[in-house]
Amino acid sequence: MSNSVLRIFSYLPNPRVWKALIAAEYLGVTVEVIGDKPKHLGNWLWDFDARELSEQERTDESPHARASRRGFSGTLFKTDAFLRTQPYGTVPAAFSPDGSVGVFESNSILRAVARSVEGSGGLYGGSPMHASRVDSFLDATLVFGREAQVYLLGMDDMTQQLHERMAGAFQFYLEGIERALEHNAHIAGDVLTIADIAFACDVSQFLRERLMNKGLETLSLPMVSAGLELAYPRAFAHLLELIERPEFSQHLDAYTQHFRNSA
Ligand SMILES: N[C@@H](CCC(=O)N[C@@H](CS)C(=O)NCC(=O)O)C(=O)O
Repeated sequence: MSNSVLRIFSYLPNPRVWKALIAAEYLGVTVEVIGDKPKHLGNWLWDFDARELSEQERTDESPHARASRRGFSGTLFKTDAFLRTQPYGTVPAAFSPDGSVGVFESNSILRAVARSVEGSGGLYGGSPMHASRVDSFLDATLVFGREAQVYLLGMDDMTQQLHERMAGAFQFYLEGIERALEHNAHIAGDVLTIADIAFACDVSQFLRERLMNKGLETLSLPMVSAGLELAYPRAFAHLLELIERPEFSQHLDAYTQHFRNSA
């Protein structure tokens, strides 16, 4: 039996998985990660005991064959047991060490890691009320993350409407973060919490916009993230400061070089 607090199956690397790994690093616990490059995950059996399938096993007649929904195309292979514990069938997919409990949504996987340690090492707030404030930011981050997912996946077929919607979501989310940081050194208060971890990973992922903006150029649209540094200076400085920390930088360093170089 491994001594990890959680098993995660996902495509890798994945900033949504880094949320859990950064928290695990702070708490000194182990999270087991299983997966493969995004383009290879279609060759895998999605299961608690995930494994790469042989070519003969990867047919549309397979009992595990399912149409992909978001972020993947074509057929994916998910077991019934996987869908019982992961009803939305998405990755990252996390499991309790014995596989009986599924946890999905990267922010909730992050919460599960924090809760694996008595008192969460302070990462989940010092009281039930403070934990709820942390949750408030995690929810706001998920709403932003969902808009960002649709926008980035739609980059090659960009429309004015999609761009406008993303611009509105970006402004709404960042305004709240900027305001929160006017009063505190961290997002949910004085000390680091999982709200900061989710923020750093999701905003870093969104800033891939700057590396994949061809779809915007064809429509002469500006990058949504272009104003980040000037319009939200506290949020941007906080992002840079978080990424400097070793617990963050071991995952985010190379991934974020492109916007830190110009800072
Ligand atoms: N908000 C979710 C996003 C998860 C998600 O949408 N995952 C997609 C890949 S980016 C997926 O697993 N798709 C499976 C499918 O297409 O069936 C999170 O943070 O975990």
